[in-house]
Amino acid sequence: MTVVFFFLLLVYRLHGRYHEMAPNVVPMDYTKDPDVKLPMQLIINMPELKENPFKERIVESFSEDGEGSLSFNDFVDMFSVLSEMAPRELKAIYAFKIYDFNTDNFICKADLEKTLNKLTREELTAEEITLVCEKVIEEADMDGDGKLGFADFENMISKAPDFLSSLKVELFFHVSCLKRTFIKIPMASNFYMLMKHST
Ligand SMILES: [Ca+2]
Ligand SMILES: [Ca+2]
Repeated sequence: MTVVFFFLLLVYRLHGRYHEMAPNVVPMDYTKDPDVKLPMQLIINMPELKENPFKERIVESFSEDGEGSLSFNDFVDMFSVLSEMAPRELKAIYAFKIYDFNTDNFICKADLEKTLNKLTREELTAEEITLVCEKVIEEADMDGDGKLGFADFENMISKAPDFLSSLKVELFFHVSCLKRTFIKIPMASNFYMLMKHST
């Protein structure tokens, strides 16, 4: 019951945040599943994401149309997966997606270099980055194809428990959400999926 309550509260809060980005476009009534999407540009400018070095990749990874626009369902998925409550396996799936910059379902050296550059905010030299990436692949590539499939990746992060913490995003609390007295929300299937994972 607590979990259900938590997620309902989260969805209410998220609707508030989604709505305030485009009040003229986002309706209050979601029971009829309106076909509304907000562009990436609006979403990456949210204070929660603005400073995140992976903001574009995060939003792209949750965008069902793949172009970075997010429906309210996508938006709920995104904040649910990035929340502290999300199960580790689910986080791992999305972390893999986010770090797979060229979306070929593998994390190769070029993907790792981009990731590392962003994580270290370009504090390392190009040579150092190359060296680290080669070392990571050498150690994590279990099937020897020179790149990391999901199994390699999962194995790698199981040895580095802090790895996924770089993908944590807290939803800022907004008083304005409390004033909202009437929001109709859908019982999104994905939202239930997450609840199932958490119970
Ligand atoms: Ca890739
Ligand atoms: Ca491999």
